[in-house]
Amino acid sequence: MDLLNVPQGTGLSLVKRFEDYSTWRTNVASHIVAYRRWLQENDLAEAQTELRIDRLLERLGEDKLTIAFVAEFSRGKSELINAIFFADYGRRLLPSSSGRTTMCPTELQWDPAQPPCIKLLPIETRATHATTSEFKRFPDEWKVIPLDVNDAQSLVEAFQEVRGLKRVPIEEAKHYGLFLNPAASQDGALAPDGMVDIPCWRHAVINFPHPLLEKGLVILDTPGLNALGTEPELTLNLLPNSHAVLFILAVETGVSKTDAQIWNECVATAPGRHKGCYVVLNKIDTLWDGLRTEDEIAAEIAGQMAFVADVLHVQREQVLAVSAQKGLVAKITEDDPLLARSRLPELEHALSMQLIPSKQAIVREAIRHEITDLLTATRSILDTRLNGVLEQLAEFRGLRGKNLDVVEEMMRKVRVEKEEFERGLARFQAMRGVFAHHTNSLFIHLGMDALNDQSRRTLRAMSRSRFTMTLRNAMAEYFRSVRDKLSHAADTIAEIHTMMEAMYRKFSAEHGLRLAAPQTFSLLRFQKEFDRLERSFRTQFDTLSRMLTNEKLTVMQKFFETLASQVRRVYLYANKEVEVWLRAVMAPMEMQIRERQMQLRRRLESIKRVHFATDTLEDRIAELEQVETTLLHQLEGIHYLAREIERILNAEDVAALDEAAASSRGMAA
Ligand SMILES: Nc1nc2c(ncn2[C@@H]2O[C@H](COP(=O)(O)OP(=O)(O)OP(=O)(O)O)[C@@H](O)[C@H]2O)c(=O)[nH]1
Ligand SMILES: [Mg+2]
Repeated sequence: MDLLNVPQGTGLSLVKRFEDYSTWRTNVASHIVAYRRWLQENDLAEAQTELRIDRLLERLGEDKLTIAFVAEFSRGKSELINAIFFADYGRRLLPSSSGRTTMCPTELQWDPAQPPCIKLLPIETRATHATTSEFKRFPDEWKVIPLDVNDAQSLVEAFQEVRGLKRVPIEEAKHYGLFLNPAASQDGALAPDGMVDIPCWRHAVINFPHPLLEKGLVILDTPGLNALGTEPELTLNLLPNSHAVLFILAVETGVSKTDAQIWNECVATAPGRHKGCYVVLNKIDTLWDGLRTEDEIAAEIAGQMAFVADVLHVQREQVLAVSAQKGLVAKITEDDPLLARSRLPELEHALSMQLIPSKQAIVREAIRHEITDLLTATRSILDTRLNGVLEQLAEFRGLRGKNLDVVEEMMRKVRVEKEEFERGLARFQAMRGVFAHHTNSLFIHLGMDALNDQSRRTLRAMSRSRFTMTLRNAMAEYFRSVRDKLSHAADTIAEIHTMMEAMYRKFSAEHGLRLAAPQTFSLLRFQKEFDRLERSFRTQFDTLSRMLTNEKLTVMQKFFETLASQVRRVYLYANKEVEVWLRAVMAPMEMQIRERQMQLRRRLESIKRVHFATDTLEDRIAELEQVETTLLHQLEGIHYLAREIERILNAEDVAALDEAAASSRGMAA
């Protein structure tokens, strides 16, 4: 089978839904490209505008949807991934077997800049201070296994690589921050000779051109408890940043002690996590014993689901029951009754109906916010131009049959207006100075250097302290300082906005500029992200401080390093967004001022020409009428573009409503 042209799952609502979403994104992007082309064709493209459009397109292109699968070992994570996403390959793609299979966090994704391959980060890197995200920037630290995507067997073999284990002395394992809690290693990995089996790899990235991955889906498969508890990258970054987390339990094991521990430490701690979080009760086929009736089985499943919802404190609707294995078999053998019995379609439906529309809504709002601002700026430039032309036309038409005195008087008037405007310009320059000053202090608050210094200081304080109390104080100091910086930055942003608003108003009133209110900007989402990091770090910290081993300090430091690198990521993103916003508040004003300046100059020149040769008056009028027609045409163009963009932004809503209506009809029937 040609694996690059996998038949698209028919009627699979999640797959289908995701494809629709991806088509929608492509459509939105092509409309934005059309807008940029239109600006260029109409000589309206400004460097600042183009930068903003590029950033918008970049954001649309980078848009990823991450679904994470979390559970204790052997609950069926890998099997469920196979069943939902890879059944089209006609076989079990990800290794799934009894006992521990997935040994390290594994990301399945597609980055076209790289060849199909499996990248493995050696476990030894845990002895360094760098986090997995940081290692992603250093490709030579990873072992790369090329993938032959046209050979399913070789794919399966390559995927086996991720399972690698090796036997090392327990001291070495501890050095990597593994096996700190012997109580948790109840799977018998500790051999009598004091050796232990540890995973060969710390993290795996599978770069694979599957149709869904090509469209921006990222799947995160995770190993069971031991690795979960000790890889801070998972709990602080990968899981909280996933759009959905599927927590998997198995019917025959219920909610075991370790299941509950994983749930509490990795899933439930992330605030707001409950939205995209599903509990999947897997292996319902183990109840199909051929002795009980369908009704009895259904009642047993329903009872277990209610129990799970109770124990984990989640809504009843968040719990779904499936048989991943039978779902996979049913898809491969095209056995529809078995597929229905596996209840896999219900899980996919729930995922697709909640996950994708809410993701789309966020993207839609962000795009609409930015594009509306850009369109408004373009429209007001055209309005300013049209206004100027109409004013001049009125003036010139009024000159018909008038003598030179009138022309001179008019020239005087325009000169006065120009001088006034130039005085306003001086004020604008002074304001630019203040703006630059504010911008500087904003970037000092958000500066990466100060942040890095702060985390280095904290790490030093941590390594000196032997007591949980001192450690706690060092951490508290770090959080306080970052929070202060963010709140100072937020104050400065508010000041800049107030100042710009006053300037916008003044220039609109006194110099007839057409400026809508300046775009607003808030650091709130970055502050919230930081709050989340702090909360989940504190939970980890508390769990770790209860541990009695000496190595807990090493692990705490690791957690802190990961936290610091996540805070850096938040800062970097905030910096980028602040830059875009600063451009967005300044650019329209600069554009309008330039426009106004040009207009006044042209007007004065035209009048001068008419003054020297009155017979050119009709030519001037004809010229202006020509410009008026072009401008009206352009305004119509921008109106049409704006309507089209709005239509495409809303397009998918209609489909969602249709589907929702259809499914509720189906349920009622
Ligand atoms: N009966 C039954 N067995 C299943 C089902 N899903 C998975 N299994 C079996 O359970 C075992 C573990 O499945 P995996 O997919 O490897 O589980 P995992 O959660 O990925 O486990 P680790 O990778 O070790 O963390 C395998 O032998 C599967 O065949 C199911 O729905 N029904
Ligand atoms: Mg697995």
